[in-house]
Amino acid sequence: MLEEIVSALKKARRVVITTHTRPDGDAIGSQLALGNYLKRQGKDVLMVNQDQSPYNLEWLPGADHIELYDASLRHVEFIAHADVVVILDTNVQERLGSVGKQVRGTTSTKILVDHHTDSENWFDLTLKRESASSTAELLFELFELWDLDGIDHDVAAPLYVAMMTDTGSFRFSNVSANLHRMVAELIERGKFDPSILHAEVYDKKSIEGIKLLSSVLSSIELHYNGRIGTVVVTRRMLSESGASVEETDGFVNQVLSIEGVLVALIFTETERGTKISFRSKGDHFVHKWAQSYGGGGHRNASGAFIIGTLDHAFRKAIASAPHFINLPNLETSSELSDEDAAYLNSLMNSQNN
Ligand SMILES: [Mn+2]
Repeated sequence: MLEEIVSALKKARRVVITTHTRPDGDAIGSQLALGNYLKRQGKDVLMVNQDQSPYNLEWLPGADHIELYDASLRHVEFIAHADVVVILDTNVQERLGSVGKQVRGTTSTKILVDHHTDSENWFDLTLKRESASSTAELLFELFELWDLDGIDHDVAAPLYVAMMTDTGSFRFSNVSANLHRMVAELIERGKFDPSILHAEVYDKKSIEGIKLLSSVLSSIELHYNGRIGTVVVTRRMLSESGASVEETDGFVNQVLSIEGVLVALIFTETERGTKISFRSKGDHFVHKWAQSYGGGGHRNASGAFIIGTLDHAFRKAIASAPHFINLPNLETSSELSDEDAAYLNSLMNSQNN
């Protein structure tokens, strides 16, 4: 399948590249890496999305060439006459926003490159693997088969940022030796300083965002003997801090960093309902839990949306935790039954004698 994808792209003259709504580092980084690579090969490329790129990714090479879809004649025509459409980092039409209907309806070859679960099946060619750390990792394989010499700074830097952001700066469980080999290749070919790229992405927080973090963290609660941690983002916290909701990205990882916490949940109150983000460690998978509310994502990082108040969503999710997470050793010494406590007491007394 990878060979077919490379040959379809080689043959193509006009290529559309799109990705999901509220795009993240993997979405934008992968889109720019592929777009810049294809432009170097002389292709006519349109990078078009439903939503704006995050402010901390606007410096990436080519970012100013990503267009917001506006259903203009130029967009509609370009998409209609494209030889290939590449969909990155999501596998469902709905997540593409209004671009989705447009690209799905074309007769062009539709290529999916993605690492999410439960793919839709309207794509002609797919490069998908749930165990891949990022969409960028899959794109590297594509470049490897095509020609690694096509990777210059403008391809390497966005690809690196995509890998870095989707792996929590190379610390999640999906990080492999293979990924680090790719990264080594990118640093050599891109001739960039990783510490500078890291700072460009992560050290651009606003004081409002840090104030929001402070009030969000003060809502922290642990459940099920400290195995599940939660925080909430209320509309009031948002308005009082003056921060935008995008600045809550990564807050959930603070909760997951607590020793003993297996799963961290962040509940974000919106006008229409409550958004839940699930993050987990190791093999405590959360995607089925998110799916039970109509959401989805990855095994260790998923999301869902519940219509209703924050309080309702919170109670519902916490109550259902034992159905989806194996919560080991819930019994601790502080929760011994009267009978066990008496037995333990007798043992301790006998040792004293
Ligand atoms: Mn991704």
